Amino acid sequence: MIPLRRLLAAVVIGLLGAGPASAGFLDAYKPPVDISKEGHRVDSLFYVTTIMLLVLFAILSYVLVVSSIRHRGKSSHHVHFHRGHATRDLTIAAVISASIFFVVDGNLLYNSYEDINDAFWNYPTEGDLTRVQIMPQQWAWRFRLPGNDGQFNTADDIVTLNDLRIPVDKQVIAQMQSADVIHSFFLPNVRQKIDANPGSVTKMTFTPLQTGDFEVVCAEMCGLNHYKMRAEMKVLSTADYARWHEEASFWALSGFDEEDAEAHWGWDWEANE
Ligand SMILES: [Cu+2]
Repeated sequence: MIPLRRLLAAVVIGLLGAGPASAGFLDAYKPPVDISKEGHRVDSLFYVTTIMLLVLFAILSYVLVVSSIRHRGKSSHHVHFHRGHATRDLTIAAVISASIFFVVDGNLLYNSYEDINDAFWNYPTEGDLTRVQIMPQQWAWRFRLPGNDGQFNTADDIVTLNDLRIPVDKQVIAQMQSADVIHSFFLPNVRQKIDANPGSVTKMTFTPLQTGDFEVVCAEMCGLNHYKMRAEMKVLSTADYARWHEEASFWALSGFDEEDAEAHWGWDWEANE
C-alpha cells in the first residue's frame, strides 16, 4: 500500500504542476470580449453570484469536513438520533435559509430589475440611433437598414444577408421578427439574446463601443442546420460606416425591383416602437 504521506506529496506536486498548465485551459472559459456599453451589467451579475455561491460552498464544506472529523465513530460513542425537530434546530435552519434567499436571490432579483429598467428594456424612440430590422429564416439572417432617405420599406433600403454593419459609439435599436420558426438573435460580445418570433416584433438595444468583426449566432434550436446559422456583425468607425452606407444605399436604389415581392419583407417601424 502507498503510505499516506507519499500520496499527499504526490497530490501537492501534481496540483503545483497543474496550476501554470491550467492557465491556458482556463482562458477558454473566459467570456468573449464585451464591446457594449451595457454588457458589464450581465458580467457583474454572473461574477457576484459565482462569488457568493463559492463563499457559501466553502462555509458548508468546512462545516461538513470539520464535523465529520470531530464526531467520527469511536468505540466509546453511543449512536444518538437527532431528527432536528427541536425549536432551536428549526430556527437555525430557517435563519440560514432566509439569509441565503435574501442575500443571494434578493441581490440577483434587485439588480436584474435595475439592469432591465435602466438598460436592456429601456428602448429609445428618438435621438441619434442606428435602426435595424432583422428577419431570420431557416437558416440565415437578413438585415435591413434604412437608406439615405432614412425611411424603412422604401426603394433604397440596404438589405444584407448574414452581414450586419453598424457604426461605433451610436445606440442601436433593432426590431426583429422571424420568417418561419422561432430563432434567437444572440450577440455574445454584447451579452444579449432576444427571440425572433413569427408574427410579432421583438426588440433589442445596445451601444457598441469597439470597432471590429463580431459573431451573430442563433441561440434557439431552429431545425436541422441551426448550427450553421451565423452572421457577422461589423462595427465600423463613423467615417467608414458613412462611406459604406452611402454607397450601399445607392446600389440598393439602382437595383430595386418592384416585382420582387420576396425582397420586400420590411415593416412599418413606428407601429412597433
Ligand atoms: Cu435559428
